[in-house]
Amino acid sequence: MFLLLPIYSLSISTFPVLLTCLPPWEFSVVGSVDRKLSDLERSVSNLTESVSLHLSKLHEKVGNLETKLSDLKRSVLNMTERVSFHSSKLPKKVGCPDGWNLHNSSCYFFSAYQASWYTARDSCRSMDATLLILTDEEEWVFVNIMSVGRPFWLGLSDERTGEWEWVNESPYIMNRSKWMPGQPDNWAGHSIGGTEDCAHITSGKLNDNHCTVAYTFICKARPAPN
Ligand SMILES: *[C@@H]1O[C@H](CO)[C@@H](O)[C@H](O)[C@H]1NC(C)=O
Ligand SMILES: *[C@@H]1O[C@H](CO)[C@@H](O)[C@H](O)[C@H]1NC(C)=O
Ligand SMILES: *[C@@H]1O[C@H](CO)[C@@H](O)[C@H](O)[C@H]1NC(C)=O
Ligand SMILES: *[C@@H]1O[C@H](CO)[C@@H](O)[C@H](O)[C@H]1NC(C)=O
Ligand SMILES: [Ca+2]
Repeated sequence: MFLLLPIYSLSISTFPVLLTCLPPWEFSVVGSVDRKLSDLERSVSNLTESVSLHLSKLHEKVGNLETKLSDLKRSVLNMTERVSFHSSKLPKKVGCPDGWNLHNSSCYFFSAYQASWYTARDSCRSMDATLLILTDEEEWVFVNIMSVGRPFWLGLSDERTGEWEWVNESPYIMNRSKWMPGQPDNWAGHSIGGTEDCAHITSGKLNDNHCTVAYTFICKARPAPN
């Protein structure tokens, strides 16, 4: 019979009456919407929280990475500095003049022309070099190979004192196994007179000969920095 009341006559006080008159399934629908809404709100706020948590963690990580990156940049810079410092102390790349052989950080000149021992000595000097003084076995081996089949004057003579010495006046220590059999013999049969006071090497063996004989010769020089 209340359904017959005109709309305007519905006062606030009539609503509870109205609601209480709603069928029970309507109540459960409103309640579940409410619950769903608050669940949604909770999960949105949970999500917001976890997003902001992740964001702050991300910021932290980015910060750490930036620190590591700048550390890395610094150490690369440091390393670069140290490499260039050390490489400036490395021996310079060396070069020999054209026509000279580079061997174990020295330059060797094997002349194509022949000259007396004296001229050979002076030619080497005029090229800021020395008629060859052999100092170690390794160098002997090199010269043995290079002197195959051809005599070369060395900076070795006994003319000055009667004792074999190098051209820089350092003593030569006799090693007979480096001489040809029966040498040095100081042979005196040369038609020009005199004996044999200068040493040459041929195929790795030494012999004394008259210093005026014309032979090819070997000069040795320090390499020039490029
Ligand atoms: C919020 O999220 C965490 C982990 O993701 C979960 O264990 C927790 O139950 C959630 N809380 C709510 C109210 O959804
Ligand atoms: C560069 O590295 C060396 C050795 O690791 C260290 O002693 C030096 O302090 C560093 N210099 C700079 C400018 O970081
Ligand atoms: C190079 O020469 C040095 C100095 O004369 C010598 O000690 C060294 O054994 C030589 N090394 C080589 C590989 O020729
Ligand atoms: C003498 O020369 C030989 C042959 O080159 C060499 O093997 C030996 O070590 C040398 N001896 C000395 C004491 O230098
Ligand atoms: Ca001789």
